[in-house]
Amino acid sequence: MKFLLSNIVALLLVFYLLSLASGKEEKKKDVYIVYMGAAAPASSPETLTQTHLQLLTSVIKRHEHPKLIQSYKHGFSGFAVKLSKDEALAMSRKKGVISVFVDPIYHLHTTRSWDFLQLQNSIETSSPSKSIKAEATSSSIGGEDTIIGLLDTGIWPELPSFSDKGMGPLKRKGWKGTCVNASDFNSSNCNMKLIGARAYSTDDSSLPYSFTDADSPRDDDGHGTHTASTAAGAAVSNASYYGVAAGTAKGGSPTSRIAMYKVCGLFGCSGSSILAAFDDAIADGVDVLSISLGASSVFSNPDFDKDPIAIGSFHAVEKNVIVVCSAGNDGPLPESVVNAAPWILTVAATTIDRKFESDIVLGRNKHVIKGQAINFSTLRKSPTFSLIYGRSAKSKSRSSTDQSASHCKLESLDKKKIKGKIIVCKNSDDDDTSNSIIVDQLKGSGVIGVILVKDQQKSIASTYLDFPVTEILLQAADELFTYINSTEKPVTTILPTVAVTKYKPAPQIAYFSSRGPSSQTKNILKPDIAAPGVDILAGWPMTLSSDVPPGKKPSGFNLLSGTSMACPHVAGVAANIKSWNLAWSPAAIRSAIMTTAILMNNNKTQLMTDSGSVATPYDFGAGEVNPTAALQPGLIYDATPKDYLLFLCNYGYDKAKIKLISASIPVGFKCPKNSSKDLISGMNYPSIAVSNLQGQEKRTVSRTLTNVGGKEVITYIVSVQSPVEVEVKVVPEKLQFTKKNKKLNYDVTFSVKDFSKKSDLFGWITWSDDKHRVRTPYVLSRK
Ligand SMILES: *[C@@H]1O[C@H](CO)[C@@H](O)[C@H](O)[C@H]1NC(C)=O
Ligand SMILES: *[C@@H]1O[C@H](CO)[C@@H](O)[C@H](O)[C@H]1NC(C)=O
Ligand SMILES: *[C@@H]1O[C@H](CO)[C@@H](O)[C@H](O)[C@H]1NC(C)=O
Ligand SMILES: *[C@@H]1O[C@H](CO)[C@@H](O)[C@H](O)[C@H]1NC(C)=O
Ligand SMILES: *[C@@H]1O[C@H](CO)[C@@H](O)[C@H](O)[C@H]1NC(C)=O
Ligand SMILES: *[C@@H]1O[C@H](CO)[C@@H](O)[C@H](O)[C@H]1NC(C)=O
Ligand SMILES: CC(=O)N[C@H]1CO[C@H](CO)[C@@H](O)[C@@H]1O
Repeated sequence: MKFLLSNIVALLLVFYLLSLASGKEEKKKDVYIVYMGAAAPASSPETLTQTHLQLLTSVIKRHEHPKLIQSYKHGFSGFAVKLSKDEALAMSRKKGVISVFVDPIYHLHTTRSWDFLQLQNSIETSSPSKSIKAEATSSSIGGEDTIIGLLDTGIWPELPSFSDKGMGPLKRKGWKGTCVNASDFNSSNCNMKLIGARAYSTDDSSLPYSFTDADSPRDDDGHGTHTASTAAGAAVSNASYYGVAAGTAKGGSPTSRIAMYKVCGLFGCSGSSILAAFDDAIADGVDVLSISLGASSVFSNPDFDKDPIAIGSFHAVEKNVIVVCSAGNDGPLPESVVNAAPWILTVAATTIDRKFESDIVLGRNKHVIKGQAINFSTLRKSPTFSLIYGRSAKSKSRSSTDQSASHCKLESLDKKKIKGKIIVCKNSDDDDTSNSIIVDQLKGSGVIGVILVKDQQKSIASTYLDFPVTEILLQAADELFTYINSTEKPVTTILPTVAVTKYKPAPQIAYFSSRGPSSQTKNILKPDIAAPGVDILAGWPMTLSSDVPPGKKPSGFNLLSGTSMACPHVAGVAANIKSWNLAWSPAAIRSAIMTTAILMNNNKTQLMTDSGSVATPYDFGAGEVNPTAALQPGLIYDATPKDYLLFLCNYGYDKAKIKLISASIPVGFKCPKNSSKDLISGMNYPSIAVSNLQGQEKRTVSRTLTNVGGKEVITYIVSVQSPVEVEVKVVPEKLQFTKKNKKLNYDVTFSVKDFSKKSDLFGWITWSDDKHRVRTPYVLSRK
């Protein structure tokens, strides 16, 4: 069902884009976002909307009725409206307007929607559930008055994950959120756990369908329910994926409150809705925003003043709200990270120490080969099923080739030869037919099971709901083929799926996780941090029967993969930090999370990718989030909105534009004359990135540390880890703090002896006392 729907959606999208391309441009109106920056402090929401209407009237023809689709009037000023190209151009010249851009459609960062983007049909979610335990170590503490807002697909409020058992009313004042009255949703769906729920729809009748059919906060997709329960779900015992991976599921901050802002519908998440949600969330008073969606780096990576997430989060951060976003699922391509503004905490995805194995057993001596997948079929456990390689079952048809037959393309196979057998298929990763399509075709052809041979290790265990399938690696396939060659009548079986825990090595960087550097500027290292995002078990609407294995009842849980799943893990940690340190800025919380991150896997070696290569900070930022250590960072790299203004100066924006963007621009603020991209490296960020570095050139950057540890008088000593090509000098090498919140500076001078082997070089600068370890990654690059 889901598959069908996605394809129809994809087709509609193609038609829509075609219709855009073909003529009628002048008359045609699109939804545009008109962004006007910070709201003047004195202006009321009503006067702002008046201003928006006046502006609109001045641009459109007299006989047309001015109609605002959205009016942003709390956190910042702007509106969404339908305009022709000419009107949009006229609008962009008006005083007070920063940018005018076509309302973009963003996508959820699950692998599912990622497949959707590639017009594929698979229900390829994935495996483990251990993370839910790992991330929750810090859970029982604090959080009671911390509110995590999510911009997502809505929520299924009846799940046990959203029970408010044991929770009292909010103690802090000033929460202005509400639970809207909508179809299948009203205030009685909210409680002390779920304290806010709003929905946004961009009503655009010119489209053949509504891009955002989000008129009720009820989740008809599942994604928002999953992320909300990952961030702040209550503990639920007996959680499992239909019996596999059983345990207690709970969110990263189970005592935090949840406010859902539904911005995504069946067709994606419109920028105009995203901005409206930011506008409300800031005014409502959330503490943390968790955003598991974004632009696709493949199609576009919009500049900061045309990216609703960058714009909305800038204003949220100015109001002391920390914004946590997924990095995207366009990995492992370099420069694929999105949501990379320096005021955002950008999250990459890793595996956890659980793996779903579905092994195969060969012949009479029952040799076992490890496979990975989840299946819900019922094959005998003894190896008695005939085994055949797709290539050996090639049909006589002229279009059949050895290659297409070994890939098990149904039209290349002799159906008589494969009937009643388990078939082995090689599937090169650049093949355009996905595994699930191959399996779907084979299902109807009389084969009783499929063994897929993959070229590349990928961390996600594919789910084949009702058919015996497993996936093995190329190396293991050698054993399999040797066996097939060795006997006339090879036999095998596919064993039931078991969840193997304490799997080593973990974490590993998931292949799909988007990679740095940022295509916008190499002088801020992105992503910032990594967190579990593969085969994550969390809450799921009871009604989505398409995700339920045949013969089972909906369980209220599902396994999903994506940076979408990693983001709410970090949002939960941020909420815990916030609840203990109410006064901390978003930058301080980010610093605590980054400088305490883990760099070693559970096999005590450095972090690797799931394909086996050594991972770098372009894959994981500062490392894997450590929920416990992040609560006691010792020192922090703080930053204020003014630092982000200077960033914008150095990035190339002029003062007039910056003044319009920022609500907190200090009187007399000026962009320094020497503003330049190189100076971005000097921002007080918890990582260091220096680009455009010539051989032999020395480059110095400064950082400021603030003592937030338990001791007032404390000495930290620096240590540096560098590759041989790099020389690093830190001055001073000792920082002696004399009181709490005392700030001290240090300078780091880098020079690179040799860029000839690698054009990006990574290292670490670590400040330690007897208790804390404050670690900062650095990257130096030639370009
Ligand atoms: C909620 O909406 C329903 C119908 O849409 C209406 O009958 C009801 O009065 C509304 N309730 C409130 C509290 O607004
Ligand atoms: C909410 O909806 C339910 C069921 O539709 C209804 O029984 C209840 O009265 C509504 N509550 C409010 C406050 O509108
Ligand atoms: C968990 O499941 C087991 C077996 O299905 C059952 O006996 C037990 O009561 C359940 N516990 C809870 C808390 O639901
Ligand atoms: C099995 O036999 C085929 C030819 O029949 C050969 O191409 C292949 O390399 C053999 N594989 C192994 C692992 O021996
Ligand atoms: C764990 O590390 C050891 C060496 O430190 C290595 O020999 C072994 O293969 C590793 N295990 C895994 C599963 O990677
Ligand atoms: C840039 O100019 C500012 C003054 O506007 C000065 O404080 C700073 O040191 C200069 N930076 C560099 C790298 O020259
Ligand atoms: C998780 C699960 O249900 N796995 C099933 C996979 O298929 C085998 C038979 O091939 C079943 O026994 C397992 O229960």
